[in-house]
Amino acid sequence: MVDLPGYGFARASGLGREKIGELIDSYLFNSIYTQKKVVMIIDAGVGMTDKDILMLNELRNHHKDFIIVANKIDKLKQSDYHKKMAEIKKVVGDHLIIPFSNKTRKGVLTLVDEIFK
Ligand SMILES: Nc1nc2c(ncn2[C@@H]2O[C@H](COP(=O)(O)OP(=O)(O)OP(=O)(O)O)[C@@H](O)[C@H]2O)c(=O)[nH]1
Ligand SMILES: [Mg+2]
Repeated sequence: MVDLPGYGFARASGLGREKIGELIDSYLFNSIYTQKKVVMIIDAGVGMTDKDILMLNELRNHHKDFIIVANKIDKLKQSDYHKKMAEIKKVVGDHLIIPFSNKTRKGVLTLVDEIFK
């Protein structure tokens, strides 16, 4: 299991971030490695960012077997939860999205099932 660094978050400086992006891209799409499954973890409260949409398109273009995990749902109020999930679904289209919380462990079993399916 490979835990890739986040491509969206601006913690690294400009050049470092660019380099990380290139490394992620070449690992996923242009290397000798193949992945059985790719789990794309997004922040449910933030929704699909432009970079997430680019990644989604690349995963589709390269026919990757991927799962989208909408993390941090514990931070959302019930009404926001439905709104945010609907927004994400609209952007993603026809694909499984697992509502998830690493804090409450919601969605863990569903994710494990999907990974080993
Ligand atoms: N409330 C809440 N916080 C979470 C959840 N999952 C992660 N966090 C918090 O979010 C922050 C980032 O978590 P990481 O696991 O480091 O995220 P990451 O995507 O691996 O980050 P990078 O690898 O640096 O891109 C930490 O402070 C976590 O405690 C969640 O489900 N709920
Ligand atoms: Mg990380």
